[in-house]
Amino acid sequence: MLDTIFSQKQIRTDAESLQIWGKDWTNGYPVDPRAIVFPETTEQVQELVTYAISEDLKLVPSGGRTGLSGGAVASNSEVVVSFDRMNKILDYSAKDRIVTCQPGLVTANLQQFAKGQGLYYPVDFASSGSSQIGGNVATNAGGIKVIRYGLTRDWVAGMKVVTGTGALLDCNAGLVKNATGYDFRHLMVGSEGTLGLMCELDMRLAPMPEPQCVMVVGVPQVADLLNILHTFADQITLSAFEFFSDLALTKVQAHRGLTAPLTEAFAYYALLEFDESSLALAEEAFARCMDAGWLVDGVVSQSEAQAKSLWQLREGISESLASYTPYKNDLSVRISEVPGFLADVDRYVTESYPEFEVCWYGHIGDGNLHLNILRPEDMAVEEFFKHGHGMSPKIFEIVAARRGSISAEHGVGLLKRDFLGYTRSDDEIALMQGLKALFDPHQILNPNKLLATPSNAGKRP
Ligand code: 2HG
Ligand code: ZN
Repeated sequence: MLDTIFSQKQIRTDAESLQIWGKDWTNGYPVDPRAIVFPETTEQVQELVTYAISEDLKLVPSGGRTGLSGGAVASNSEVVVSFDRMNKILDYSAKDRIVTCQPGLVTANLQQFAKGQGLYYPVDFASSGSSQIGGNVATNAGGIKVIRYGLTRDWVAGMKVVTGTGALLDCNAGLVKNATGYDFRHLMVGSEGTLGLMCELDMRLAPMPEPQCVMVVGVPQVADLLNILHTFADQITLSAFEFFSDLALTKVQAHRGLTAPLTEAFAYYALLEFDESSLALAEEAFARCMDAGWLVDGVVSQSEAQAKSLWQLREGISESLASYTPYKNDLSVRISEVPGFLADVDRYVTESYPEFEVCWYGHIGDGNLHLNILRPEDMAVEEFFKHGHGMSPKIFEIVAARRGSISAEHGVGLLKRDFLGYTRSDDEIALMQGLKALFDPHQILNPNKLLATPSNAGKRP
C-alpha cells in the first residue's frame, strides 16, 4: 500500500488531481493515472521504487508538466511521482559555484537564487516560471541562450539518482575532472525518466553577464538569416539569435496586444541579444547587413523594459497559438541546412494542405526550428491531428535527408517514440533498449516513453 510509504497529504487519488498531475502540456493522449504521490525525501523515492517492483506498479515522474512530447503523461493506471514537494535548495558552495537542489525546484527559482549570489543560471525559456530543474535535466532542456551557454547538460555537475532496481547512484559529486569510465550523470541527462528518478542535482552557476541589449530586425529572405547570424557572430558574442515568421508575429501581437516592432512587415524577423558593451560593434554589423540587403529595418532596445517587451514577441508565440491546438514539431538541422530545410518542409505542407496556416519560429542560431501547423477553426481537433500524424512521416523524411533530429529540445516522450528511427539507427535503438533493461529491468520507470516497452517486459517468469 502506498500509504505505508507516504502520509495522507502525500497521496492524491481524487479525479481532479488525477487529471491535473496525470498530464503535461501535450494534447491528444488519454489521462488515467491510478494515484499521484508527492515524495519528500530520497529515501521515500527508494522505498517507492522497491514497492513498485514488488507490486509491478508503473511510475511516471512528473515535474512542472510543461513538456510538449507527452513525457509526463500517465495513460495506463500508472502512479505519477510528482516532485512538487522536493523543491528545495539543499546546499550552496560559493567556492565551487554549485547549487545542490532537489529536482522539483522551479527553474526561475534557481535563476533567482543565482542572482542573489551575484551569479547567473543561464538555461532559460518561456516556461521557466513553471518548469522544474528535474524536468529540465530529464529532457536536456535548451531554450533561448543555447548559442552562448549550451544546454542543461552543460550545467549539471552531479546528481543522486535512484535506478529502476532501487539502487541509489551518487554520480560525479560536482567534480570538473573525473576520468573513471562511463559517466552515468550524462546518461541520465535527456533520458526522460526512463532510467532513474533523480533526487538531488548539483547545478553549476555562471558569472553574471553584463546588461543585455535586444535587437529585432526585419528579414525578407530566409537564407539571409544565416548571413546576418554570421556577420554579427564574427563581431560580437551573441547571447541569443532567434527568429519568427510574420504569421507568428501576427498571432503573438493579437494575443498579447503588442505593437509591431517595425513600421513595415517582413517575411521573417530575427531577434538578437548581446552585451550592452558590444552595442557599437553590433551597430556596425547591422550596417553591413543593411548594405548587403539582408535586412531592411531594425530596432534596438533602449532600456531593460524595452528589451523585455521585444522578447515577448518571441517568447509569447507558443502560448498565443494554444487556442489553435496546433500540430507541433520541434526539429533541428545543422545551421547551414536551415534555409533549404525550412523551404522543403514549407513546400510539402503548403502543397499538401493549402488550407493550413504554417507558423515558424525558434532558436535558429542553433539550428532548432519550431513548426506549428494551425488548426482551421472549423476542423475538429481529432480530424486535424489525424492530418498532422499523416504529415509527420514525410516531414521526418525531410529531416532525415538532411541528417537532422526529429526532436531538438522537447524530447521524444510518447509523441515521437514511434519515429525515433528517423534520427537514430537500429543499432543505437537496440543499445538504448539494452541500457533500459539494465537500469530498469522490471520496466517500471516511465514505461513506453522514448522506447516502446517490450511486450513481455516486467512479467515474472
Ligand atoms: C519555444 O521555444 C518553446 O517557444 C515552445 O520551445 C515551442 O510551442 C512550441 O512549439
Ligand atoms: Zn524552443
